[in-house]
Order: sequence, then C-alpha cells, then structure tokens
Amino acid sequence: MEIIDKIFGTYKGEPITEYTLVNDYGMTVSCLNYGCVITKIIVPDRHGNLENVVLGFENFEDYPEWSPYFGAVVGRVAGRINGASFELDGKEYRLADNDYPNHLHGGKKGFNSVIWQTEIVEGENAVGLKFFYQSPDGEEGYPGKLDTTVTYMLNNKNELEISYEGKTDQKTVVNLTNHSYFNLSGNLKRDCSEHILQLDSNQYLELGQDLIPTGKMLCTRNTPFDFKHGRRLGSGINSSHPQNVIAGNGYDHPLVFTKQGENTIMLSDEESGRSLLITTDQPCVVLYSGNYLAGLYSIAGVRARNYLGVCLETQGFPDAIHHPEFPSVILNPEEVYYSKTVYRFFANTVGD
Ligand code: G6D
Repeated sequence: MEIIDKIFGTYKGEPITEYTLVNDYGMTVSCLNYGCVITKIIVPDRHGNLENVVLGFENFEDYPEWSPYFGAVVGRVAGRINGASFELDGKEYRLADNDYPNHLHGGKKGFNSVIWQTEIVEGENAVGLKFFYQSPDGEEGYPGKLDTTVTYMLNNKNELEISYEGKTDQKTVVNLTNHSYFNLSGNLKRDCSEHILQLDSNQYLELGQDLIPTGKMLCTRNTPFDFKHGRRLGSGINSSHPQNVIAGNGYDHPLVFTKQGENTIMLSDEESGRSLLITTDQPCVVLYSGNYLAGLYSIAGVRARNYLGVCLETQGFPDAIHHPEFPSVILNPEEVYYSKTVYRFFANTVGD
C-alpha cells in the first residue's frame, strides 16, 4: 500500500495537491486538499480491467469554475435550508442564499471549496488522509467555531472508509456528506440509467417545487422510489411520477432507511459486473441522478450529459432545522458530531 502525491494546481495562491491512495489489489483513490474532493476511484471490472468509476475533472481550474460538487465533502449543512435562515434559541441566523431564495450545501464558500489541512495516515492494512478545517464563527452565516476532521482510509478489502468528526464552541448545525457521482460502467462508457439500486426504505421525503422537503413522508411501495428489491435508475428517469418530474426527470430525493442504526445500499452495473456496497450510520441517503449534468461541457474528456453519474449522499435529513420531527442536526459544545460511511467495491468475475 502506498500514497503518491503531486501538485494538481493552485487556488488563491495556495498549492492544491492530489493524493493517490493505492492498495495491494490495484484499487486507487485520488483526492485533493481542496474540498476533500475525490477526483478518481479506480477499480476492476469482471475481467480485471482497472477503470475510473466517479465523475471528476482532469484540470483543477474546472473545479472552482464548474463543479457540481464532484467528489466533494459538503457542509456545514448538506442539502437545502429553506429561506436561507434558521433560528436557534430565539436568535435568527441568515445564511448565504446561493440557491436563491434558499441555502444549498453550506453556501457560496461551503466545505467543498475550502482548502483543508492534510496529513497522511499509514496503518498496517490501510492508507489514508486526515483533513482538518476550522470554520470560524459566522462563516456563511453559521454560528460557532466548528473544527471538522474528515478521514479517508483505503484498505485491502477494496473499501474506502469516510469518517467525519465535528466539534463546536457554541450551539450550531452540522450535516456532512460526500457528494461523489458514481458511474460503475468504467471511464464513463455508459450513463447510469441501467444501474440497479437496492436499499431498504419504506419512505422518502416529498419535495416542493423548490426542492425543499415539505415535511411529508411518502410511501415508496410500488412507486419508482421502491428500491427494496432492486430497481433500474431509468425507472425514475423515464417516469411521469410528479416527484420524479419535479426533480428534473429523475431523482433528487432523501430516501429514509427503514431501520435505525447501520444501513446498506447496493449499486450494481450488470455489464461491467461492478458493484458498490455502501454501509452507513446515517438516517437517510439523498439519491441524486445527475439530472442537470448536461449543463456542463465535458467531464474527464467525455461529452457531459444527464445521468452520467449518480450521487448517494448519506446524511441527516435536508432542512431538518425547520422540521423538529426530523432527526436533529443541532450540535452542542459538549457533544461531538460523528458520522461514518464505507464504500466497498467488488466485481463478479467472469463466469459468475
Ligand atoms: C442540484 O438539486 C440538486 C442537488 O441535490 C445537487 O446536490 C446539486 O444539483 C449538485 O442543485
């Protein structure tokens, strides 16, 4: 196992380094000290062909200019916050309205676009990186000085483990995730409409026209949102279900896991034989099917088009600060925010 680093660009006068984690079986994970962005994940297909399975740019300059959060850690609060404001203990906090009139993914200067202090971590059976960022009190309108540590660890089971830890000096809100767009076909050969998704969720959050949760939980059973027994993503992309239409002809929805505690998500691509098994401690996963990717020109040399990648953003409920019935995203000074999600890649070898 090893870690290779190279200068990938500069941002506001600071060097941007791309670190590549390499395990003993050919899997590599490349990431930046900018936004903790994952730029590439290379894994084998059923024939052993090593190919990239996430969306990312080849040049750093494209990230600040164009990236729809490719591979990035998103925070302080992932998702939308209605009206770009919230109240804590009777005091109102106004946030950046970067998705006017609402707040999205931590604001104009969210965690996806800051430079993180980075240190290499070398374990016995894993290599990784620790990223650290101190968000000052009032950054993007959020209260409290928030110290956040994100750890990426690659092991020899072809697992990428992502863990998050947050500490604050005054009451605030935190909901972190990773916004990688997966495409298991390999080097973006095909889009994700034929990918099969399987997870145990009986309910999902209804979205309004502005993609803000209405607070209503809808039943997944026998709808394009029912992934209990596996479903092609094209089912929601080509659906006339009002919620698929509202999302821009696809998915952009928080799927609520049926059971509390640890849950799993399986994404598979039959043609390549690749699968991604996600294990998370989070209560929901925002399924976003890349409905607006056509707005870009090209991605890693491939003509951009909708559905070229699918996001599985394991996290707390979006806009939870306005819905006391949702799991809380409030962090108090005496508490530690902790979250962990593991991505395990594997392929059915020839003849399976
Ligand atoms: C759109 O609504 C979607 C978000 O869910 C996604 O995270 C973003 O594009 C990249 O705003």
